[in-house]
Amino acid sequence: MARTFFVGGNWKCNGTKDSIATLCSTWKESGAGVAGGPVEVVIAPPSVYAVSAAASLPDGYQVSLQNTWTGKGGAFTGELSAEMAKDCGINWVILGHSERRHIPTIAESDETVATKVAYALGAGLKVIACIGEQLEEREAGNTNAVNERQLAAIAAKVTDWTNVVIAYEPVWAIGTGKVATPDQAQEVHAALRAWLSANVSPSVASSVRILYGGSVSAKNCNELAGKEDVDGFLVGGASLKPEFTAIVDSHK
Ligand code: G2H
Repeated sequence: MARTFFVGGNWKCNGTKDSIATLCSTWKESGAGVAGGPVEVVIAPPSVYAVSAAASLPDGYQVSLQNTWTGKGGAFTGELSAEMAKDCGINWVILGHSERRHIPTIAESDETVATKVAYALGAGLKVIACIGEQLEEREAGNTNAVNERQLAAIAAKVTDWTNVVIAYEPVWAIGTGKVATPDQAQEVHAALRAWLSANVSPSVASSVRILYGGSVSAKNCNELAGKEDVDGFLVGGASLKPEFTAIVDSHK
């Protein structure tokens, strides 16, 4: 099944009104824009900038939050609900990013991530669900076991995968400049698709998009994009730069 190439930009906790305006103008001046095109682009600004950024981004670029709460809003100081995102015209959320799983003061568990994914989907959001192993887990030969455990937690709570995109982000490659080789990425993506086929369904396995994330740049994206099971990218540092549009174009 043909899977539409997908490029996410995760701005993390970066940016100002001025830097966002400058970046968006630079992208537009370079001719960026994907309305009706063969690639889907979703940018996740810090939440306070999400609505204003939506108006400044190139044509067809969609907007995402970087996190939402486990359930409906209420007495949860500092949180944002999936319903609030929808109310503001934001249709995507990134959930389970490794920084939310592994930064000790955040420490989201597999179960918390899965609950958030299921709630956000139920509220009508589309979800970029992140998984990935840490360096010591890879070195111990547990790469597939860790990724499958994180995916299984999500699969236990999700019945409809139409609005789910999976982002495989090896933690050792995030923001380190140490990108996974195209073969390393392909090997894990293929294993994830095989797991989905065996444990969810062959049709979900063939239709769900699996992104690679971790130090993706204009220099390394073309080779990674050429791999059969790499359906796009979740980009951090390079999504704050002019070169992001070259990564969007890597599907060509
Ligand atoms: C991984 C990625 C974006 P970077 O966190 O999700 O960041 O591209 O900076 O490694």
